[in-house]
Amino acid sequence: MSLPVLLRCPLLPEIQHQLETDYDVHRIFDMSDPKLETIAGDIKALVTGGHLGAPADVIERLPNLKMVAINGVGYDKVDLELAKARGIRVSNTPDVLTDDVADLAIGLTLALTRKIAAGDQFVRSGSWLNGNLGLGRKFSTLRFGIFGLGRIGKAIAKRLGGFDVDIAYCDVAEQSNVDFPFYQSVASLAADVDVLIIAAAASSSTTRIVDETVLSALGSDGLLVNVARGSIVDEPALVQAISTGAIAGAALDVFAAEPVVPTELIASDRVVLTPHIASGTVDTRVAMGNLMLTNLNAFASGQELITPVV
Ligand code: 8YV
Repeated sequence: MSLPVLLRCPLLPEIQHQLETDYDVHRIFDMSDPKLETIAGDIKALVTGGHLGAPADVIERLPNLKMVAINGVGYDKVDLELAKARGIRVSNTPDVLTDDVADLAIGLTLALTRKIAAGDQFVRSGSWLNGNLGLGRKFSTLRFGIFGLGRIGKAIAKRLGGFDVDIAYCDVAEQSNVDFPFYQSVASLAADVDVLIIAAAASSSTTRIVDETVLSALGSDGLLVNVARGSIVDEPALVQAISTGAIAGAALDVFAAEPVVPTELIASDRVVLTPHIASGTVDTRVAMGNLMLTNLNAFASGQELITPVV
């Protein structure tokens, strides 16, 4: 009999088909679905998204769970302590989505500084017939700060290199093989740059670290870009900073309580918004799905996980 797997989120049809061919898949996206109670005791593996993870309340409802295969790189929504305590293995999908996330960070920054999204609205709404769109900011003279110089942060820096801009970074420690100036605190980095790009992993030490102090340091000409996790930003402080002009604008792919986005951000013409699509290309979702499946197959056949988290 094939391994009983709980699938928590939609996958690409071909990945889901492969999963359903190889495993006994129970597709339950809504954890309050009463069907969950009838199969909970059978479930050995959980397939979930980076944005959903496996919080304590989900793990606790699955007494025989032994594996969490995340179709995503982020594991901030998985209760790792509980997983470790219960001997549950966890895998994620690093590397395969790095390029896409970095591309979106650049795209969002260009959309914000060069008013691409606002310009699109301007043309569609007919406003162009009555005047011109205001001017944007020159991208290639901006100073960039990257918070989190891991795989994704480095890929963003590599792309920024093509624009010949100044780059600095903040991370838990200075990296020996990196020439960019290092800042120990996000606030001190924010104070010295025009654009602060968040590419850090979400964890208890980065929760709401981009707060009122950091936003004030970024200043009234400063721009915030977030392709990491909404939890890293103090969202009410960001709303306030946008509303009062304490920062000039923001480009955001992630939010504190997705898919709910604060109405003040939606209403602001100084904000560019995308619905958590940084890894959302067909090629990358295929690669993520295949890596997730490879990890699940490794678990099912008693082999080492390919990209283990725990
Ligand atoms: C996806 C993500 O939205 O990888 C992550 O951590 O948040 C995103 O790539 C998600 O995991 C897709 O399931």
